[in-house]
Amino acid sequence: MSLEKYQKKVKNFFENIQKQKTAVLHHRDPDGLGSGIITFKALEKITGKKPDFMQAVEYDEILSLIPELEKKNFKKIIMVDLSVDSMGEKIKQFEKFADVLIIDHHKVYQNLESDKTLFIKASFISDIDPSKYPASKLCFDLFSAQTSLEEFQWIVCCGILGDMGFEQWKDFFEQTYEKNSTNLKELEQLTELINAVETVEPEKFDELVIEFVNAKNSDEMKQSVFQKDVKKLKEEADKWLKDFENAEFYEKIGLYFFIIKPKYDIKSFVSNTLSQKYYDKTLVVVQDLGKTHLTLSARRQDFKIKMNELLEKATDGIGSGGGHVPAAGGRIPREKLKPFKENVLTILGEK
Ligand SMILES: [Mn+2]
Repeated sequence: MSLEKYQKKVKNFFENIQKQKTAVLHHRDPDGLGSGIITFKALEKITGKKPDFMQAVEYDEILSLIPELEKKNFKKIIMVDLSVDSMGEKIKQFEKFADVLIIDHHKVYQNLESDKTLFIKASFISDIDPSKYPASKLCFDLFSAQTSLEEFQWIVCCGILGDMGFEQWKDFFEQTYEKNSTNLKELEQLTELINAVETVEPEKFDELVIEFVNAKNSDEMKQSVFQKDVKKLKEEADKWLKDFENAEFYEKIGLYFFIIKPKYDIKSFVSNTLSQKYYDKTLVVVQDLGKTHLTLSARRQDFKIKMNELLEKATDGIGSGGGHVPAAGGRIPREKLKPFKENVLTILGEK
């Protein structure tokens, strides 16, 4: 189905939305922030009304919002950059009391389309690998049929950079430099700012979102109260990037297996940074934050091995994992590290 058809479906979804309580849930990372804000701005420009509730979430927080949103009579729920179709049947509790719009670019786990739910994945609209069609750009393309969102392209670019989609959207970036008087360096620094808050002070992420919503342009964000977090993120990340020389390397299968014990949740930042240099190697980063579970990040930018399938299989029966072909995540109980590693080696053919 084409982009135009989904643009029409979105238009139908927006009809009468100004009379209904509306919530926007978005992922807590740069692409989640970008797609959340583009949704906010589109609602405001198209319907004249801001969402009544907006929140950055991780997957384990989504279902717990259901009772409150139902009780407070929310009738429209919009979820962006969240592969909620990987969460099982419970996610359908939303459509018992509200119309649901899901816009996402992760792998399709289950088609949630129904009378009440409009379900849009990047792969329904484009042949581009969905990991490189970030939710920020997808929201921008879907909503732009109803209003001009050009003044917010710089925010879309942060989402694209966060998901490492720059190569795919170079022309869009060129346009953005002109239209929003910005440049690549500035946009990269903003993306780093978002990564920093996500990592150092995740509980304040919604405050950062408000700063972005209120900013008239990219330049204003340089005054963000969160700039101090960038330094903290970089110090911690640099420490672990140096420690990469201690990662285990399996030459035959081109695997780096790297265990980190950082102060903050820096695994995505570290694995993204490493994967720019080691783009044709498999990188598995295991992060130990001293909790009951270890968190996982897998990267491989040449698409030769599917990281989502690698983590799905390697955590099967012991934890959870999934995501994109070049970038996936997951978690396992700490006592399952050994079987997890064995699984990775077996799947990749070392054993
Ligand atoms: Mn994304």
